[in-house]
Amino acid sequence: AEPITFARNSRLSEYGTRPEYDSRAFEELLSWVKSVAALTKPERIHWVDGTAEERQALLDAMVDQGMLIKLNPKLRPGSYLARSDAGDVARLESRTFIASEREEDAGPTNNWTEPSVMRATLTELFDGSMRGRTMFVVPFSMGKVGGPISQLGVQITDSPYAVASIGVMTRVGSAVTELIAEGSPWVRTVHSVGAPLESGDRDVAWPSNDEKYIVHFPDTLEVFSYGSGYGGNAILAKKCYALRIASVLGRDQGWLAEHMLLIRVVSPEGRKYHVAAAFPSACGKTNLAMLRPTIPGWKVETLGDDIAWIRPGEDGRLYAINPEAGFFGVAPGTGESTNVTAVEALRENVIFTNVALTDDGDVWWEGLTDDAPEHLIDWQGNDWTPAADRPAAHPNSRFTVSAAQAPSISDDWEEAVPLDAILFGGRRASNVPLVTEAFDWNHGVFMGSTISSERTAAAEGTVGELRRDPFAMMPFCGYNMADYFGHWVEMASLAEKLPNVYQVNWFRKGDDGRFLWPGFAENSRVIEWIIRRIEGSADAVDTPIGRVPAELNTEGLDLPDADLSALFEIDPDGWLAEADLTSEFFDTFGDRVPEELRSQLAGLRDRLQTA
Ligand code: GTP
Ligand code: SPV
Ligand code: MN
Repeated sequence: AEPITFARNSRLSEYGTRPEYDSRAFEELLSWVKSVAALTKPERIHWVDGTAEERQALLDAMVDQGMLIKLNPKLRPGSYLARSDAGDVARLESRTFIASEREEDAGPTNNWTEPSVMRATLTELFDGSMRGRTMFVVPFSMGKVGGPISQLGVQITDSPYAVASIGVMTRVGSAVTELIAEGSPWVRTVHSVGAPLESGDRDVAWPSNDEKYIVHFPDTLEVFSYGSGYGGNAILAKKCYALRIASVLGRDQGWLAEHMLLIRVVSPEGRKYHVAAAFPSACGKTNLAMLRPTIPGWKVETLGDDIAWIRPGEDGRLYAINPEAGFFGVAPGTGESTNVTAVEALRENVIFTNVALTDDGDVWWEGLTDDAPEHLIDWQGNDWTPAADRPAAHPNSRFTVSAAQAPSISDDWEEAVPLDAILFGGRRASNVPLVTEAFDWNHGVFMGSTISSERTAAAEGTVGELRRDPFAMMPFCGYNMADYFGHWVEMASLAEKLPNVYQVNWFRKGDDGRFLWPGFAENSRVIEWIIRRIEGSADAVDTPIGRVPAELNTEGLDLPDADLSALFEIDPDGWLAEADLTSEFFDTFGDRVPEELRSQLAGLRDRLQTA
């Protein structure tokens, strides 16, 4: 039989002509593309120009090939469902490598392999890996094209799903190629699903390979990803570039690449404040980014939901942008009662991955509505009813949607904003209060460095297990994390006016196992206290671990007094035990943890012992 290869006989072949530029910089791009093609041996090369017509032809071709299911256009216009391979549903931290020249530069929290050894491994894997497939060349910009904080890259990939996703998550196309041809710097990223098609092979809906590698070369600014089609492993602009590689650029150039949402808070008086918050994967960034406050007069505008790049500005303040152009958000738990903004953003033009399909051609996931439909096709393509003892949608099922579609998006969301507050958080069933203010910058950096959180389905591992996730960057820091802590300490000398720092925890539980805090839109009450602190109009009480609210606005909230006090309970013994674990954690870096953080730890212990 004729092999079914991607986009043969499809309208996609009308697009994808190689651009022509007469410059040395473009020749460099061209020769890199040719060298990757010589290694991976694709059947054809498609240069992505980023037009709407090209995108539609790509999506149509994927539907023709069974890689996407077109949803009912009456219910969910312009939207598609992808079902991944059952073994390719999340990030793989165990298969993620930082191949720096020196092992100590990767640090103890990253997997390291000597670059030349890793290159040899990759060369073997990529040799012929795109056989029978289309190799796409995708030029992209993180941040608006030509923006002052923006950075460029090119992803080569044999995954049309990755191309369609990159088209939402970044700014893709000819305008970027032009900047590259003019000599702007760019980062090289190469991705293959590792599933060559030999003549006669039928393609599968989600090609992938059991062997997986997500590799970063921070010294040469390159990324190679093999074997996985899943978001964080395949949309290389996102975690691989905008966090791991960019964190290294930030270290060297005096800025920060962070796993943070970014919002503008408008007070009832009309004053504007900007807040960035780092929570680990699947711990509430998208939800807080789209917050619709329950308290009168307050408004939140969305700027970003996953990544922030932060730089000192000329006025001595720290400025942040969201380098992405879309949201790759967790579906389960997203509903009218939790995140109505997201529900509204998802009405059209969405790529869903691993959610359930309804009988009328729409999507469903746990938490979208209180009751599940009578019948569904689950994320693996099997019949499902509410009686089933497995979820209909994968716990890490996701939506990919352009940022502009969120009704809460700021009019000027592509511009840099001055930061007023930085939040660190995680899922902590015990010990950590609802909100704590840091005494000063170094105390705030210490807070960030000590964040632990219960594991979620966003990466492999046991869900619920408590693990360290400093700054929510454990999986994403492209260099030695102790040096990264030091870089955060040093940021104070690069800025004249620093944001206030807070630790928050929406996930504290009572003895009966239920969440003590209603969370979601009610988190606006915590934001209100933070903003009033910045304005100097709210009081705080000093505790050994930081400052807690003298009073929190709970008006109209059905929150028992016992729950409120449990949310702020500080158990000195529990915290001394935390301090011991922090000490052990710091020791894993040898003597590399900055002195400022060691003395913060000593100060915390002193305060707890005299409490
Ligand atoms: P990544 O995209 O993986 O980086 O995650 P994220 O931090 O953006 O996570 P997201 O906002 O999508 O939240 C993930 C899960 O946390 C969802 O199932 C939410 O329902 C749940 N969640 C978010 N905010 C709250 C909250 O305030 N309280 C509680 N109990 N759950 C929350
Ligand atoms: C995360 O896991 O933190 C995500 C999803 O935001 S992914 O892009 O897959 O990393
Ligand atoms: Mn994330």
